[in-house]
Amino acid sequence: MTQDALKAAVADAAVQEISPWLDKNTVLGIGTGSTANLFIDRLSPLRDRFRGAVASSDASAERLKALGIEVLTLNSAGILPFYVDGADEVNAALQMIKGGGAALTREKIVAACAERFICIADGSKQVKRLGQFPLPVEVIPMARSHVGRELVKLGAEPVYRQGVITDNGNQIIDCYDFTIDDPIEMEARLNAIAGVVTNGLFAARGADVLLLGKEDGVARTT
Ligand code: ABF
Repeated sequence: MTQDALKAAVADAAVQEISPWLDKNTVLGIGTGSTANLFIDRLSPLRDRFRGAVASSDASAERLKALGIEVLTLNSAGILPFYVDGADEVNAALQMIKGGGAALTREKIVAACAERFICIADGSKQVKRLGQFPLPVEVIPMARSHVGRELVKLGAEPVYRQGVITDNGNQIIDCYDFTIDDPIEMEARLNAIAGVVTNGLFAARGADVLLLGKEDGVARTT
């Protein structure tokens, strides 16, 4: 099976996962990226069964609207029953690295408002230890050099992602060659650097359900 077919399989599985819980008041949290896009596409036929969605990026909001799904602000939606999103890496504890698409801050905010985070990913995203994928850190532009120096002290090789401005008007530094022994501790340490808006470790609040696409089917882990 191709990677795209595996992504499509987990998008289908996520629709099955949430479908029994949809009603006219349901507002869904929707992530960003190619796997999330496949999920959005599959939500379209169900659009009359739920109220709408909160999106973690402008790109996802546009895709939802184009399919006739109402997009609400997070402040008007309150607590969301589900947040469905992809990941760049996920470990056995359902902790993740996210933010390859630069939407990490809004993803973390929407995830924080969700009762259940459903991670949808093809099997290539599963890792024993987080950190092979360069960890994104969103920074206030004037703090970029300062944050870079602090990241070096923590053992990372920071690389400024040139030409990328986040939906929040900030910049991204990617941490290469980063040894992450304790994802929860490292998430907190990175957040404590002045000028860091968010980092792509989703460890303190990981996923509640992982739907992982493999050759022999979709594996569901909680
Ligand atoms: C979002 O999309 C991000 O957090 C992550 O970087 C990316 C995964 O992309 P894809 O689904 O295209 O592999 O979930």
